[in-house]
Amino acid sequence: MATAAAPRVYKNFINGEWVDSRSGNAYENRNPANADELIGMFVSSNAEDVDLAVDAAKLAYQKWRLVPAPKRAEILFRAAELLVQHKEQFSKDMTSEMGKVLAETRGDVQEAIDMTYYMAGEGRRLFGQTTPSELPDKFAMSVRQSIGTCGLITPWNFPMAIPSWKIMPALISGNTVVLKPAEDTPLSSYNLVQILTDAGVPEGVVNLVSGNGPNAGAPLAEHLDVPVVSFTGSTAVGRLIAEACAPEFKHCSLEMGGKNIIIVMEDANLDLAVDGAIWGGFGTTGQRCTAASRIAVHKSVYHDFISRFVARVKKLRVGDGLDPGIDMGPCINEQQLKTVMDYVQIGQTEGAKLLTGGHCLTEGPYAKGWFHEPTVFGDCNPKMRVAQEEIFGPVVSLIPIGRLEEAVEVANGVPYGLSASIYTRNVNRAFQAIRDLFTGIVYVNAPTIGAETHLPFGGTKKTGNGHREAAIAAIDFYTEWKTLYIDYSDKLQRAQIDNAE
Ligand code: UN1
Repeated sequence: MATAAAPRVYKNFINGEWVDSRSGNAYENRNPANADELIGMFVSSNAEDVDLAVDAAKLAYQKWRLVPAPKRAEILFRAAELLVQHKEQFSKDMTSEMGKVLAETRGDVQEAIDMTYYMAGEGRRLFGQTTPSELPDKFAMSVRQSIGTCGLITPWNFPMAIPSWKIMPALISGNTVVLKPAEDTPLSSYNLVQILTDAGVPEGVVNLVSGNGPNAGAPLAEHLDVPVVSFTGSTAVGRLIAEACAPEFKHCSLEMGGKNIIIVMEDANLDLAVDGAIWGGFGTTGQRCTAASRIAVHKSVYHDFISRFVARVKKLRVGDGLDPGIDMGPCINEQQLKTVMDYVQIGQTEGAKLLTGGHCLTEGPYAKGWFHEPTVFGDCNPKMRVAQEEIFGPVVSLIPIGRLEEAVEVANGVPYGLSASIYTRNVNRAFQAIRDLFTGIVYVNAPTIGAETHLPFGGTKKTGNGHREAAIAAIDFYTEWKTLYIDYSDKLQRAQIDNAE
C-alpha cells in the first residue's frame, strides 16, 4: 500500500541556521479552509530554544549595531526586491495557512514590501535634532542609538505584514531580533526570514522560534537579555506581556483590540458608504483589529442603508480564498469560529435583530473548514455586548443614531480606540468628527481599514499603550535618544547659571 510522503518539518532559525527545537516536538499547520490539507509541521519551541535564539541575537548585536545604517539599508532594499519577486508564491502560501482571499494576501505581502522599502529609506535619514546651545562656543545635538535584542510576538491575521512592521524598523535602527510568530501562521514568517537571509542579513541578526504563547512567547517577553518587546494580539495577552516587561522597565509596545465604527450621516453618498461597510466589515472575514464591526447610521437614511447593505452582504461568496470569485474566507480556527457563534447567540439573546447570516457553514464545500456566514445585526443598542466587545469575525452591528454629537458619543463609548470613519459630504461635520473621535486613526469617506506604512498605526485606550507602529513612530520605539553637548570654549560653562556674574 502506498503511504503519503511525510510532511515537511519547518525548524527554528537561530544564528543563521535552521535547527530543531530542544523540545523534540512539532505541531501541525493546517489550512483553515480545508483541514485535510496539512501545510507542514512546525517545531514547538520552549524556553531553551528562546535562550539560544536570544544568545545568538545578543552576540550578533555587537557587530550589527556598528554596521552603518545606509549599509543595513542596502540589505533591506534587496529583501524588498526579493519579496516582490516571490509575492505570488508567498500570497498563495499565506492564503493556505490563514484563509483570507488571494487579493488580500497579495495586499499583506505588499504591505511587507512597502514597509521594507520605507524602512530601508530611513537608513539614510534616522534624523536627530541639531539646535543652538544657550551658551557660546557650545554645540548641541541629538542622535538615535540602537538598544539591543528585540522580542517580537506577532498575530495570525497579517502573517507577513505585521512581522515586517516590527522587524524592519528594529533592524534599520541597528537592533537584532527574535521573532515568535503566531502558532496558526508560521509559514509566512518562515518565508520572510528566509528572504532576509537571502538578502544578506548576517547570522544571528534575525532569529525565529515557532510555537505557542505560554511556551515560547512568554519566555521571550520575560528574557532578561531582551530589552525591547513588541506585541500585536489580544488585550488579555497584551496585559500579560506588559506585566512581564514591567519589572525590567522594558520598552514594550502593544497593539491590541478594536471596536471600530463607521458613521454614516444623512448627507453621505450611500452607495460609497455601503461599499466601505462591506470592505471594512467583512474584509479578512472581519479578522482585523481595524475591522468595522459597528456601523452607526443616521435615522433618516437607516432603512435605505440597511436594505442596500444587507442585499450586498447576502451576495458575498464564502469559500476557499484560493478559488477565484470568493469574497470571504474562513475563520482562522475552530476556537475563533466558536467565538463568532457565541457572539451570534449573545446578540440574539440581547435582542439585536438578526438581519442576515447567523450560522456556521458545514455542508458541501464548507465541511472541512471553519466557515461562518457574513452576519448583520440591526437595531443594536450601543451598550449591547455585540456593540461593545471585539468579536474578530464576520459580524457587523448596526446602530441607529441622530445628531453627529450622538454618533461621536457612541463611537467613543467603547473600551478601544483604534480606527473610526465618517461618511459625510459636509466639511464642517467631517472636521468636527476628526477633532472629537478619540481614536488613533480617523478616515473620512473611507472605511476603517487600509492604513499605509509611512503613517503612524495604533490606538488609544485599551487598544494600545501609547506607542505607534509604522512611520517614524516605529523608529522612536526601537531607538533611544542620546543627547550630545560639545563645549569648545575651553572653560567651565554652567547651563542655567548666570555666567556673567
Ligand atoms: C490589523 O488589523 O491587525 O489598515 C492590521 C489595515 C491594514 C493593517 C491591519 N493595513 O487594515
